[in-house]
Amino acid sequence: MMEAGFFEKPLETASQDELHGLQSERLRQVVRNVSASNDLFRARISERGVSPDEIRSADDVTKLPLMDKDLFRLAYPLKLCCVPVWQIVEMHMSSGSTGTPVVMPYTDSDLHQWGQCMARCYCMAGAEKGDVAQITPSFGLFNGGFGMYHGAREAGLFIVPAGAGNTPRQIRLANDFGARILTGVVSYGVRIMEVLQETGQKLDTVKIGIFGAETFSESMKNKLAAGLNAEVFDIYGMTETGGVGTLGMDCKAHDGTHVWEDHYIVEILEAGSEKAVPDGQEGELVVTSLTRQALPVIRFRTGDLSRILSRKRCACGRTHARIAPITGRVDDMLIFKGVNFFPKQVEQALMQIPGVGSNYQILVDDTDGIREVTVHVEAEPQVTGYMVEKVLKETLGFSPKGDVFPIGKLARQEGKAKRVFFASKGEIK
Ligand code: DLL
Repeated sequence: MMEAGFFEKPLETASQDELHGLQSERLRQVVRNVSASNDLFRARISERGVSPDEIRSADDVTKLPLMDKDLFRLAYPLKLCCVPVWQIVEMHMSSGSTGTPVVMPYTDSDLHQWGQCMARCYCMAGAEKGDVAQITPSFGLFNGGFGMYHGAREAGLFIVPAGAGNTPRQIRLANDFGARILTGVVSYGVRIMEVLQETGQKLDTVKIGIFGAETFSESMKNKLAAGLNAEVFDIYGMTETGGVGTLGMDCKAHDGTHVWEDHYIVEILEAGSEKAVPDGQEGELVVTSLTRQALPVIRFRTGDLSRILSRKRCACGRTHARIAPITGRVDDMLIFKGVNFFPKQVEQALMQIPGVGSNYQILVDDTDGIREVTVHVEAEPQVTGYMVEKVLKETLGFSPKGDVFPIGKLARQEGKAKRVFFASKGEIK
C-alpha cells in the first residue's frame, strides 16, 4: 500500500529482526539458485569449501567467496547469467572507469524489483502519484535513464523521458510540462544550473532533484539545491546490483543513504582484504543481492568507499541501515607528495571559494619521474590561481598548482564527468 512518503511502508519500516529474518530466508534461496543454475558460481562456492546447505542465516554470508569486476570481465557476455537466455527481457552494460564491460541481464521479475527499489526512492523524496518526472540520463546501455523510468512507472508518475543533452530544451520541457521532479547524473544537474544562471531563467515547478552516479560532495549538493531551487537527493546504485536506486538514497532527513536491506546485504570490508571493519569506520562496500534472478551478485566488491552511519530507526521511520555518501573509489585514490587524497576532497575544498564554478579537473603528470598535480577549475574573474592553491594547501595539506578558467571553458563529457586525467595515459595534451 502506498502511503505519503512511502512506497512499501511495512517493508521500509520493518524491524531489524524482521529484516534479518527476511535476509536469511532470501540468502538461503539465492545461494541455492546460483549454485544450481550456473557453473561459475557453483565452482567458486565449492572451491571455497562451502556447501549451499551451510548457508542458514544472513550472518553466514561471510562464508561465501567474494567477486569483483574482473569476474564480470571474464564472464562477458553472459557466463554469470543464472537463467535461460529466453527469460532475459532487458540488459544494461557499463564500461566503468577501467574499461571493463559489465553486463547485467534482467528477467521480468528483475525489472519489477528494480522498479520497486527506484519507486521507493521517488516516494522517499516526496513524489506523489501523477507528479511529472523529467528523466535526463540517456536511455541506452547506461542504466540511469531506464532505471528512473521503470521506477517512475511503478510509482505512477507522469514521465518526461527527455534523455541526455540539449539543456535549453530540457529547461523548456520542465517548465512547459510542469516537472516537479528532475533526475540526472550530478554533472548534468550542474550543467542545467549553469545554463539557468547564464540565461537568467528559472525552473518554475521543480521541487525535487534526484542526482547521483558520481562523486557528490555536501557542498556540491548544497550548491545544486540553491541553483535549482529544489530539495536535492543523492541516489546510489550500480550496474552490478541492478542499476540506479537499487542501493537506496537519502531521505528528507538527509542523514545518510538508506540501503534497501530486504533486497541487499551490505558489508564494509578493509579495502583489498576480507576483514570486516566496525560500524562507523570507512572501508569498501561489498554487496549481495537477495532478490534478483538473472544475475544476483554474491559479495560483490563494489570498489566504493563508505561506512555504516547508523542501524537505528531514522527520523523518517525507516529502519534500513544508512551508509555515508560515497567518499571515493578504492582505485581513485591519488598520492601526491606522500599525502593520500580523493577527487571528492578537492571538490569539497574548491566549492568553499566564492565565485568558483562546478566544473574542475585534476591533472596528474609523472613524465619526469616527479609527480606534478595541477587543478583546473572554472570560476568568475575575481578568483585567482593563488586563491585556489591556498585553499587546497589549507584543506589537503599540499599545494597542487591551481589554474582558473572562465565558466564553460573546460571540456565536458556526456554522462559521467571525468575528473582525473593522467599524462601517462595520453589524456593530457
Ligand atoms: O551510475 C547508476 C546510477 C545512475 C546511479 C544514475 C545514480 C544515478 P554505473 O554506471 O554502473 O551505475 O556506476 C556505478 O558509480 O560504483 C559508484 O562508484 C558511482 N556512483 C553511483 N552513484 C553514486 C553516488 C550508475 N550517489 C558507480 N555517489 C558506483 C557517488 C556514485 N558515486
